[in-house]
Amino acid sequence: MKLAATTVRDANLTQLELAGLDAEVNVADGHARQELSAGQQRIIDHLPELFTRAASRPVAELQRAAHAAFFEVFGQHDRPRQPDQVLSCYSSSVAMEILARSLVREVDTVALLHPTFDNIPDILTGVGLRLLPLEEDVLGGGDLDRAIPPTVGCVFATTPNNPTGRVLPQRRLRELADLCLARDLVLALDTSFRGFDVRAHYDHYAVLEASRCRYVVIEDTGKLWPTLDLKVGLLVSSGNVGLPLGLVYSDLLLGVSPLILVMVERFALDAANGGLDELHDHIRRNRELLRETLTGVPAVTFPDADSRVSVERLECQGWTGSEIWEVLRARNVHVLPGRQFYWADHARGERFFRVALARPHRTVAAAARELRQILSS
Ligand code: EGV
Repeated sequence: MKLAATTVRDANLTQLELAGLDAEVNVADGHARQELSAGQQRIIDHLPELFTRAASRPVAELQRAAHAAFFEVFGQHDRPRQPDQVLSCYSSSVAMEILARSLVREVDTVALLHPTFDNIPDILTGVGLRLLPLEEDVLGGGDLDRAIPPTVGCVFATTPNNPTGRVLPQRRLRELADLCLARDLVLALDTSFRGFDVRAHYDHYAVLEASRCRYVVIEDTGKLWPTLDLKVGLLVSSGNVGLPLGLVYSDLLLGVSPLILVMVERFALDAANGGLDELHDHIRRNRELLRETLTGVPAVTFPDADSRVSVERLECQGWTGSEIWEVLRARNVHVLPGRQFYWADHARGERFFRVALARPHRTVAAAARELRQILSS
């Protein structure tokens, strides 16, 4: 995929990911591209049987089984059990689009986490919603009541955040949910990176249900398992959400493939059976590899010391993230610049770039070596 170098500052992140899709060293997109584990390979070896099972069972049953296995492995026991409160979508971005189209009928302005992956603000503004940035530090510990003006009708947060890995702790989620109830705001969460960090495995639905606030959660199987983008995004909502999510869903899709539902169930059961620990080890080793290879290179530091998600943010001195993107691209190595994550203040993102860790070790090692060469010269 060709992309003119001059467009790096104008392109959105997904366009830049597309430019790196077939690169020799692609550490741009956050999709799972590591090798299958032995347990996962066994599931794939049985694909014909999974197909037969998917073709012969009622979809409602396959959906229940997939949802149960997925939510349970990540500690989300008190999730809604009504089928219309858990809508299976092709991807979390499709779930987000459905949320956005529903929300705009009720709400003018969304307070959205800053920074975060740029397709979230793009989808929300794409349907005509107005956005106000909610700084990560403010969401984490500031005066929320003051930070969220009365014009706001929805608070949208990504947890763990992309690219920083920052997790919204249980206590803070409770405060946020209480505020949303008191002010009748919709609380929207994108938990696509939850699987990587056990600190995000406390039961969010227990907190949300107890608060009685109106909420929507977008869950994602897409970042975890190397299933060639066979995945689902789940659009989960409270009984009192008061948004036409089911109607808008029906405008876009009838449902997802039953084969993918069966695969989600099997991969989630494998995760519960030791696969999740293996995944966490894999990401941890790639993070160590990257950080150790760049130790002693003063031009680059790691601002998210505590992050466990499958992407790593790097801070650079003497370079902008966009410059690093260009120099690496000339060597057929693809990362993402930080600029576009800072959707309300691009200049602030230029100190950063992002490296994906859900890759074979050799890919991260190659990216780290190239980075070291460039930044040391
Ligand atoms: C990440 C790709 C979309 C997105 C990647 C992502 N972009 N869906 N427009 O899935 O962190 O690389 O979230």
